[in-house]
Amino acid sequence: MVREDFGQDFQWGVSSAAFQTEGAVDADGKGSSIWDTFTGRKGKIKHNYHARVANDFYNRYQEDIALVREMHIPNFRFSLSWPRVFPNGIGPENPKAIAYYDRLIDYCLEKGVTPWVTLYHWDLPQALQDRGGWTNRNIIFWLEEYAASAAKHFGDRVQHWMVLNEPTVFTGAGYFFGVHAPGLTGLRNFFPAAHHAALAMGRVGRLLRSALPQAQLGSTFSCSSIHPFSSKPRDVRAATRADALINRLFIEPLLGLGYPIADLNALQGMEKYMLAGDDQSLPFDFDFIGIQNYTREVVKHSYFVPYLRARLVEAKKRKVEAVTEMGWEVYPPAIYEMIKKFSAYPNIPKIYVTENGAAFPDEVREGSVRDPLRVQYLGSHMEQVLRAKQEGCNVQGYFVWTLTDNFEWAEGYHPRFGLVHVDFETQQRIVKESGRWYGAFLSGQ
Ligand code: IFM
Repeated sequence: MVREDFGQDFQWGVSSAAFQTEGAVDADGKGSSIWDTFTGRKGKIKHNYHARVANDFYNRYQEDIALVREMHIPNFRFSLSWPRVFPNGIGPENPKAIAYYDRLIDYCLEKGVTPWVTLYHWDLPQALQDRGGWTNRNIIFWLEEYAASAAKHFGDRVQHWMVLNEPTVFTGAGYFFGVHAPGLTGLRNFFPAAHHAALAMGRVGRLLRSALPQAQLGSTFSCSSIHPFSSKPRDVRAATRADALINRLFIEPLLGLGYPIADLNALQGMEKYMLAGDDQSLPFDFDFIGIQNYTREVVKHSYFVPYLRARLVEAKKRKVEAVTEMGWEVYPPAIYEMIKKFSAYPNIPKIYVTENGAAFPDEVREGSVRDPLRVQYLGSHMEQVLRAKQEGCNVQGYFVWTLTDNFEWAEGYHPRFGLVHVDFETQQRIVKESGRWYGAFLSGQ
């Protein structure tokens, strides 16, 4: 497999996110986010880690963009911190934050790296959470105001925009299971949060299209291919329900197909939060969708899981060849299956894989990091992307998660996903073997 196999126009990149990397949580007038609050709550994050410094990307962005360049990676996807730009969520902008993102974008361009911007990668301003956050329908107006400001300031230089990162994860983990910020639980939080997130994609998509008619607009979706534990009909039905929740909940309303209620009756509860006209405002014709895949899930029927009546059978309880440090099975065909699944929707726009990667227990030895498992993981997943492309799927890009080891949410700093190792004591960076391998692949050497 060589770069040319994917074609000249195929977009190669690496992804990251503000809260996971920037640190500088109260520098230059930044407001507080729900993740600042959540990381301050005892027991919420492994080892009670916080992200007050993280990778210090706020101060070290030049060094990190230089590494992107050194690895011959043409595209860098990052997110803006909403509470940095709007310390109170809405109201006056923070000029120092605008100046910071101006510098970052300019530096990318100066280095020949194309910036791709995600508006919302989970760090909601705490001031807005105090008013209900995603459960408050006004979030759509708040997000529009923030998006309009970002478009006004950065739209002259940023051509690729993503509205939300993984709505299933931030509404599920943050508003149902309570394991991510803001730590809320139950369907009474999840349903309104999910419906408002689904509406926000279309509303902000329309706003950006009118503000930036030339830009490429998208939103990103987490997905895992779902396999039934056995061929027993009840396991097969459980897998269908899990698929409706994990893979279909946000993409289908966006494509005008409505929520997948027929395959997961519990989703009827969403209707309570739908107002007249919502059916018409959910769909939007994005220029691309970002799919983010790491593994597959094996699903079994369970009477003990309310609503879903299905449970995931953990990889460690199955006979699997390999797992990552997140406990996720290494299963490269999953990414192929997901590209095929999304490609089968009518009117699907072009697909970019906006995240794929793996955490392994890397070690620094004599100043370098050998990570053959990550090289193997990335290579085998890229082969599956190529397979889908060769079978006619309109997949036009691949972004590795992630540039540098960083703050992995509730897991803290131990799962290391980066192409670049970070010593969090000294902030020293070392390009891993996988980073050099990706660079060699991209440069054709
Ligand atoms: O680190 C996360 C990222 O923020 C969203 N997608 C999955 C990654 C790995 O868990």
